[in-house]
Amino acid sequence: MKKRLIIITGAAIILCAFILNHTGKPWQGKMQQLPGRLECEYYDEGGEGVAYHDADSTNNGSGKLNPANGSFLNEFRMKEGVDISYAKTGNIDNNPYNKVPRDINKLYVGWTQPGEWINYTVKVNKAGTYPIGVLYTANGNGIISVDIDGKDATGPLNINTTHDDRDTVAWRQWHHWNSSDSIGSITLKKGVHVLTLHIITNGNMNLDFLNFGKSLK
Ligand SMILES: [Ca+2]
Ligand SMILES: [Ca+2]
Repeated sequence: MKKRLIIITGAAIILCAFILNHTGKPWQGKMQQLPGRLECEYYDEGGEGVAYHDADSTNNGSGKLNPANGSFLNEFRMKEGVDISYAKTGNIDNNPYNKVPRDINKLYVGWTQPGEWINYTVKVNKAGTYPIGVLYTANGNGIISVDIDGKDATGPLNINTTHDDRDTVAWRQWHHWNSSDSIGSITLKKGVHVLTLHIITNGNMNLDFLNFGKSLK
């Protein structure tokens, strides 16, 4: 009986150690480095419930809005639930209602909905408290937040709407790009950590990247 108890206790300790030390699997083994830019589309591998939670299992961008045609941009992670598209020419993402200049052919996470989350296993090279910037569109005010290793590290971060009544093309309300150098701040410890991006309120956001630290602009 005593032996069994020792085995069970031992197993519990190993399990706890595993959970406490658990980090995810960076996309293609390329761990993103902070401070710096966190590209939203390079989230961890592992699928629904492990690397992310998405409202539907379809990728509404890659392979759908952007039909499978053998190209990297159209087929980027198209079998995964996180919804991904890329900035396009033709007065789509390079429209006159942008608040900041927009690079074309850059991937972003879109079709965001409250309750969705995405994990990134990152390497922090220098500990510190950093401002969080973002390149985004938002058809209505929204809120996101960031966890580090499963604990809220930012509180609610407000994303200001980029809706513009002057634009009469309805679908383009999702394509007015803006950026902020500081929607909040975060304290990061050196080492490997799992960062979780949460969509708190309002879907309708397209998130290209988060920037941790001083903007490179
Ligand atoms: Ca989806
Ligand atoms: Ca989604």
